[in-house]
Amino acid sequence: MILAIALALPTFGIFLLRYTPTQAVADNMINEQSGEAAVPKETEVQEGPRMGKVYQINRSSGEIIMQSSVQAHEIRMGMRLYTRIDGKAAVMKATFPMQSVVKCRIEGRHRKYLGSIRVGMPMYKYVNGVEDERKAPAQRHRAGAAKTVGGIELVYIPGGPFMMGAPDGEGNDNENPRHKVTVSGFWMGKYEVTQGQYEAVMGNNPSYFKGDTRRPVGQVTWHDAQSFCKKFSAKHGVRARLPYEAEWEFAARGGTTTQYYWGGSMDENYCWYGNNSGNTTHSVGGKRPNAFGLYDMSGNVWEWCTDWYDENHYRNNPAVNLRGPSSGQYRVIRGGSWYDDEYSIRSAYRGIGNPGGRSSCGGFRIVVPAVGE
Ligand SMILES: [Ca+2]
Repeated sequence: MILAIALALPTFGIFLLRYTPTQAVADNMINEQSGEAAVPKETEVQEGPRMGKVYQINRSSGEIIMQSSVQAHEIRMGMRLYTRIDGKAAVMKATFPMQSVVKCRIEGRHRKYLGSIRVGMPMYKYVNGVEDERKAPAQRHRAGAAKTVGGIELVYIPGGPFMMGAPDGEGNDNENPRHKVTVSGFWMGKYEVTQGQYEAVMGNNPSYFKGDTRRPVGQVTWHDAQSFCKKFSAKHGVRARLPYEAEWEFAARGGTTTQYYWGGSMDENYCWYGNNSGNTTHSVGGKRPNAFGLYDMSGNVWEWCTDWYDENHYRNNPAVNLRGPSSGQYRVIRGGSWYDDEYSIRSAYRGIGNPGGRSSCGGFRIVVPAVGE
């Protein structure tokens, strides 16, 4: 049984579904808003790091020689590489890696691209969305390391095991059981993406609350957030994406097991929420950070996660680099907002977002994987 109600917000669109054990979903309202079928999923395939360029092509055998621009030991037999043909990845496997050239064989269903491959085209390591990134080793940095990419400050989150979800007696059923999950290290936005940062990449500012470009961007759909990540990545040579839910909670907790990252009860020094926000968003970083140096993980705006939402996902899941289900109707949102009560801004609280919905409560922050740096 789906246990949620739609929450109409001060702006157009249904964005949040608040989890409550007493009401049924207003399905008709949600479906009307979603428009999901037309949305492509190509944004889940991420650009891999550049490995070299096409040096020679043997069209009869399907073999391509790549001139390698990386250390020989980074390319192994069987590694998948690709070059782009009309925006699509023509995937091949390394069959004979040497010092500076690598012999590759194009994969069966990609042979149709062979005639379009030209000498000099750049070749990349194939990182097929979440799966390959999850298996690949992440570069490690010291905890607290920081860097700035394209004007966005990133903090290194070292990864490790943690207890995800709420203990018995705290939170909703969808937060139970609390269970051990291990996440790999990654870089995360120190702040929510601001209106200034969003506009610099996307050329528009859809936010309801304006007045300061350091306010978090709002009124962004999950797809808008994906587009931002893609354009930002292309512009700045990284593979930015939204956090996975497990990464988000690991980062928010910062080693804590309490309801909030500052302790077991409300402390208004740490968050903008329904009781102290004055019914508006605030410039990012105005409250105290958590142990990782992240600001506004609780409150200000909800933050889109990559994952599809499944209320039972914690009951049967892999313990390492937990990802959401492969399909679904809603996306996970985390952290609560300027509008929400103290219950919804807990570290374990799992919000449910219509991926096509917009809300003045809804923004995001980015993650940059430490894989393939
Ligand atoms: Ca937030």
